[in-house]
Amino acid sequence: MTDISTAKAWLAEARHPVSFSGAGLSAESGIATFRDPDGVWAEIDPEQMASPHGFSSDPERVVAWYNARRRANEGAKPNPAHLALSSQSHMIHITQNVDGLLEAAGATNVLHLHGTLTRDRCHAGCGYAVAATKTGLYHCPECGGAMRPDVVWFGEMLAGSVVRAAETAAYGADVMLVVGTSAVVYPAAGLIEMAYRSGAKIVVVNQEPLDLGVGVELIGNAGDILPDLFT
Ligand code: BJW
Repeated sequence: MTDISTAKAWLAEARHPVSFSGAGLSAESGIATFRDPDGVWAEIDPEQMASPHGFSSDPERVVAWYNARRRANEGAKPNPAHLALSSQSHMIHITQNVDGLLEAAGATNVLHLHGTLTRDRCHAGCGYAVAATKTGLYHCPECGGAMRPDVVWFGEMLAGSVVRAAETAAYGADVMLVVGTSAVVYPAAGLIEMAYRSGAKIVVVNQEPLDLGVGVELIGNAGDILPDLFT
């Protein structure tokens, strides 16, 4: 189904709406996605840059790459899609994004499944974390471990408390609005099926079809479609 009026009616009636977003939400803010042809993984092997193995092999390179991404994102501002989501004060936002633009748009109920670029943490797992310094590789003042961005890499567990909160939101959702994600990375993508199986209506807004076979799918730019969904 591609009927925007159906999606609008579902969202208008929703008492427990949840958004589930990915990199496409921030694309119109100038932040690269991962798997689009001009995305982050087009030139970089995720196994080298976004895995514990990659970090152990060459920590300076990984830290330099993340700092370059941080600098590239520095001027990014929330776009109309972030603003539309944040205008929904009763919506819980589950996001895979690490950029903080939902909060910059004013959203408060945000669950970051894959962490945040704004912080570094100790890779040795002592729990020490600090605002990102962007100064190159440095070591934990508590235990001497190497400091790394506070994001979730492939093969790493997501934070248990965040996953539990996201699962509770997905189980309790009456509508889940899926925005700008290829929905291929697990366990995050499993939240869509979890919501659907527990009775939520699914609305997808994405540049490419996800063909989930459930709910309404609206193909196009999130920045064009989302403001329309809430008017
Ligand atoms: C627009 C648009 C516009 C563009 N408007 N739309 C079960 C099955 C298979 C595999 C696994 C599984 N369970 C676990 C795995 C392994 C792995 C995984 O899922 N791999 C798959 C890729 C095959 N998962 C993990 O390793 C996870 N950990 C885990 O499972 O732990 C348990 C465990 C441990 C050990 C062994 C086994 C299990 C961790 C995943 C961490 C993901 N990390 C990253 C990097 C974060 C840090 C960083 O930023 O560098 O997270 S990878 C990257 O992908 C990032 C994203 O959050 C994530 C999802 O990408 P997203 O957001 O969907 O972006 P894209 O680019 O893919 O899609 C953008 C979409 O937007 C496109 O569709 C466009 O069309 C669209 N779009 N412009 C609207 N303007």
